[in-house]
Amino acid sequence: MIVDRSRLEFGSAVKEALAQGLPVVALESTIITHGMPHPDNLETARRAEQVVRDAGATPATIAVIDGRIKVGVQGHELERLATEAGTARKCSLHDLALVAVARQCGGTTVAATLHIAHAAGIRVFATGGIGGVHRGAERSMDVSADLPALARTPLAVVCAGPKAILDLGLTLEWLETHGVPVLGYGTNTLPAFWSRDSGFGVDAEADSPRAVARVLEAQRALGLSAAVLVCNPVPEALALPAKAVEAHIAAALATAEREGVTGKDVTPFLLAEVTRATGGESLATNRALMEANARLAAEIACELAPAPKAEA
Ligand code: PSU
Ligand code: MN
Repeated sequence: MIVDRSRLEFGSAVKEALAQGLPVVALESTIITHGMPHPDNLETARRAEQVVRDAGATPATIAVIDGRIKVGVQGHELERLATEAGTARKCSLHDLALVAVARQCGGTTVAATLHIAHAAGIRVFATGGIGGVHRGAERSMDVSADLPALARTPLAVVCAGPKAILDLGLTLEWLETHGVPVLGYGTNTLPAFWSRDSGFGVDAEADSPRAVARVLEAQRALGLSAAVLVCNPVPEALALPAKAVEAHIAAALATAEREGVTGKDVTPFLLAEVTRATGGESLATNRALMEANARLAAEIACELAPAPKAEA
């Protein structure tokens, strides 16, 4: 992949950190524009950035602002994304060039963020939950662009599991086919975003940031181009019981079907329906897991980065 780097605009802290070989964590922005209501979206985005800094890494929130691809939003850009969420475009890979040409604002999905982060030389990325194979995909063919992006982009991607609205079994099959190792962080079962256990297994358990870093290094040394998917169960205190969540998801899917929701609107619609059905409880869970994932991603980045260059 050759990317014309003049198309990327680096935030000053990110530029500095990358130049010095210091740890950097990429953060996505669809969670800001389409994943949460205001002001939770802004608070969560700010908190994720702060948690990364507190753990000793530099956050790079990736987004498109007036058509410019930002690697590390700064100044008022985060506020703009959070408050202009209604007009900002959900920006997956098929939107990226279009948003750039139309000089629009966009929140980048896992797929688009992975592409840009890799081009920028970033090796670790944190998100809430990845997209995957939707339930009923054998008819709709709705498979998130996040999956093929994971298959070809060699970053460590920290999430709380694929979003529970998906078909988790098919999502795991897809990841296996395309060579993406799935690690459970401190667990041998796959977490399911709002809940800690989906009942499905993972490929291996990792119990420290160092252990994850070792897998990423081995993946690279062996010439494997896929990401390493690190699934970090949501903190216990804010986890929702899987059974209750499942009932809300079933109702949300039925509503989506009835209202004819399709394409890129499906994921934001289902997330909003679950938030409504839980009276905001799932939003608190989403915030907590995003924060935990940002922290773990920073810890992994610190294990990977070479020590800063000594002064000459
Ligand atoms: N996780 C959240 N909220 C979100 C998303 C993830 O808590 O909005 C976004 C991510 O950016 C993910 C995208 O990449 O949803 C997947 O959308 P789709 O299924 O349309 O590819
Ligand atoms: Mn889709």
